[in-house]
Amino acid sequence: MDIASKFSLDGKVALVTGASYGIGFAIASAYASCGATIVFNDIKQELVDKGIAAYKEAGYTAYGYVCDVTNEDQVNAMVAQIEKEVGVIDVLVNNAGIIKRIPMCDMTAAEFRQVIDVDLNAPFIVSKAVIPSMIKKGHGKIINVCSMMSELGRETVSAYAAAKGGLKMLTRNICSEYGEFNIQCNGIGPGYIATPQTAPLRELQADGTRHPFDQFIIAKTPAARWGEAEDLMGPAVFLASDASDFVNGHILYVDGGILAYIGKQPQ
Ligand code: NAP
Ligand code: GCO
Repeated sequence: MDIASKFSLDGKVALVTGASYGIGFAIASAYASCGATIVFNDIKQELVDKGIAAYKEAGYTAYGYVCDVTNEDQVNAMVAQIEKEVGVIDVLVNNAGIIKRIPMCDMTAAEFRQVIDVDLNAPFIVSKAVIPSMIKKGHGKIINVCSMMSELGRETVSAYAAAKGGLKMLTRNICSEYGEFNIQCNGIGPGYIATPQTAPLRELQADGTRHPFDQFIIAKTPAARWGEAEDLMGPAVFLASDASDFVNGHILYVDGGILAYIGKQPQ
């Protein structure tokens, strides 16, 4: 049996939300390199344009759409436009996400709701928009970008952890409800990855030393390094490919071992 061909994405249409840069860009690029036609969205046209240029520079043709993933009308219109202009979506990666690092008692309900809206409500909205066509087509892959905070809490990220914990269970529920239609819904759980979202946690201090949180993550990670978006490419291709057709409801953590490790003893 030619196992390698099971990892091919030839002929697949993959939508990665919020993929002008960061983790989404890396995942979409990996899919393109494995033969998929890649589609992405962002809130602003200028970011979509920048994204298309970045994919082109990387050697890939990408279709970009302006869409706020929290807006159901915009999402439904975008999916209909994609199906008309590109094709039925075979693979959906719910990647778009935000974080607000605010102590819970200082966070307003509006700020909490905003994070839940992007990180949890939006994956529900976009998944609901693509599932009917996946059922008609007889297959589909939905990959939700979860987090260490799908399993762990930490100070100042109450909304984000609640959302990512909910996203883990939404993943399991889509698996439960649509597995019989040959739709596999799994999560990918990045560890601490060096992207714009975590840049504040890695800023050098005034004296040139590493940010305390940066040092903390190095001590908490067996790999003793931050992840790179590229570290997610292989796992994301696996979850999007035929190679994972009997993997469903699983959260694949790509964290260098953080979840397995108590942390290095302070010297
Ligand atoms: P990022 O650099 O901040 O990129 C987030 C992307 O989502 C941006 O393109 C952003 O577009 C887009 N976005 C935000 N709100 C949106 C909305 N309402 N509609 C459409 N697009 C929207 O983040 P990242 O580090 O690449 O993270 C990507 C995903 O991985 C997120 O779900 C994050 O929670 C998750 N994650 C990240 C890490 C990490 O360590 N970096 C670890 C685990 C999980 P704009 O620029 O227009 O806002
Ligand atoms: C934080 C970080 C994390 C990472 C990621 C870890 O402030 O703790 O932003 O939340 O983004 O989600 O998996």
